[in-house]
Amino acid sequence: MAGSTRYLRYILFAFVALVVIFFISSSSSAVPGADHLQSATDLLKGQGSLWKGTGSSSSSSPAADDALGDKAASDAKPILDSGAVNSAVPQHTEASSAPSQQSSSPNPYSGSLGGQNVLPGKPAPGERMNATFVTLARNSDVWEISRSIRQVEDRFNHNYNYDWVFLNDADFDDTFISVTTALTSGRTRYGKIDSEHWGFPSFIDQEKAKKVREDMHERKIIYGDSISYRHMCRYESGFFFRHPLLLEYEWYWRVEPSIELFCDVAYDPFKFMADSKKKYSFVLSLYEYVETIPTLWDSVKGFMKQHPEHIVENNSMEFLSDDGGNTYNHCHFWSNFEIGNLNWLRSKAYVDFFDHLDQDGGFFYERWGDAPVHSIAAGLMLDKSEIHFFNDIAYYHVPFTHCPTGEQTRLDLKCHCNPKDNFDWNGYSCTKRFFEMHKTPMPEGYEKEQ
Ligand SMILES: Nc1nc2c(ncn2[C@@H]2O[C@H](COP(=O)(O)OP(=O)(O)O)[C@@H](O)[C@H]2O)c(=O)[nH]1
Ligand SMILES: *[C@@H]1O[C@H](CO)[C@@H](O)[C@H](O)[C@H]1NC(C)=O
Ligand SMILES: *[C@@H]1O[C@H](CO)[C@@H](O)[C@H](O)[C@H]1NC(C)=O
Ligand SMILES: [Mg+2]
Repeated sequence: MAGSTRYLRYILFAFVALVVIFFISSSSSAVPGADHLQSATDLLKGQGSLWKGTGSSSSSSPAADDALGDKAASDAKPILDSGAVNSAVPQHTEASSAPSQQSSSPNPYSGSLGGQNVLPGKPAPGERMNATFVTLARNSDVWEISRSIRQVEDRFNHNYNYDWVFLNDADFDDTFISVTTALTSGRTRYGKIDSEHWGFPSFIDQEKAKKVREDMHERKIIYGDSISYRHMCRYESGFFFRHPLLLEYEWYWRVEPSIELFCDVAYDPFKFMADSKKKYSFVLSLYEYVETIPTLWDSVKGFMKQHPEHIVENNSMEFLSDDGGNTYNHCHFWSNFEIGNLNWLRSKAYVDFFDHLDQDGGFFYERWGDAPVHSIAAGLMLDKSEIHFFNDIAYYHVPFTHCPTGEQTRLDLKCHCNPKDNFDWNGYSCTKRFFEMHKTPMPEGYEKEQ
């Protein structure tokens, strides 16, 4: 008898052990954070290679979708409210349906997650501008854009509740929509990009473009072999402001994944832009990587000759050229941050400019970025008084930081950037030239911080 009991005990033990082993092995592929680790590794890889000249985004998806037409304008809040269960945020769903007396959390917001989207904070008094945030992103960017959104909301938008438009060349997935909707205090809107605006125009010689990519790959030019990066640059240069969702707004603030805002934004920059008659703004400026734009300035000169009516008298040529416009000095405003006027981008002048550049083919035969394209357009077709440098918006996008010059400014705005990281007065920045062109003194404290 005792023997068979022991026998039974062994069987039971083996069974339990098997169950445990099975459980561990089946759940190891779904360890929480595994995706995150994966993307953190990618991010690190990307950062490490950024200035060594290897493209970190080499995915080449030439206009994957043939689906024409814009199935945009799906406001995500109704989607969530209508009870569509979202696997990405089960906690929220549970939290909102759990009886509140069962909550043991001292956090007053813990019981109201699902329905409450407004971050603590009073809405700022005063009017709102006809403005939106705009982000171009892939579904895989969700966690990186979440970090950006959280900082923009904490530092500014939780008091202003401006809308946020997300654009993508593919359909946004449920995770992207539910996570970004939960993080924002304003209305979120999700648009798909028309395949006509994200692909090769018919006049581009595919063979020639391919050879360029292969050559740039050999020469290790950052993003040099990427097709999707070129579509992105062309889209940001010529089309985002014409997306049906953006037609509804006059002002935009561009936000990219993985950026940081280090200081409070204590006023409404959109209203500032409108009140002081600004059309374009920047926080960081630098010299473009010459290999990506060898013939851009030739194309610009062709445009100036063909459309002298679009070049304004009081322009910023001095910022762009050291020899009165003969050659480009490669200075540009870094366009991953922009607050600007959409009606200016939709103007005949800007669209003629984009069309001229596009016809010359440099988005594909070279690797023209949207930053020099926007910058040269602003420099030649806006009055120089219409371009604004936001010293007080502290910003990071790998690998550069703009930390406001002036200690009092940083204290007043509760900044958490290290002033030593400020790039503005570094030799590779063009911001000093901007001040010289305007013949205005550098911000107070500048001597101490260069
Ligand atoms: N939908 C979509 N967005 C993209 C793609 N490539 C880049 N982006 C977005 O375009 C912006 C610039 O891309 P990023 O990788 O940050 O380029 P970098 O800042 O020049 O290194 C970011 O907002 C990206 O999320 C793409 O293939 N599809
Ligand atoms: C916002 O601006 C757009 C573009 O100028 C315009 O079409 C729209 O009517 C404006 N909306 C409001 C509420 O003023
Ligand atoms: C030219 O731009 C400057 C800003 O640097 C501004 O002060 C000036 O009024 C502008 N001049 C004209 C003629 O518009
Ligand atoms: Mg970026």
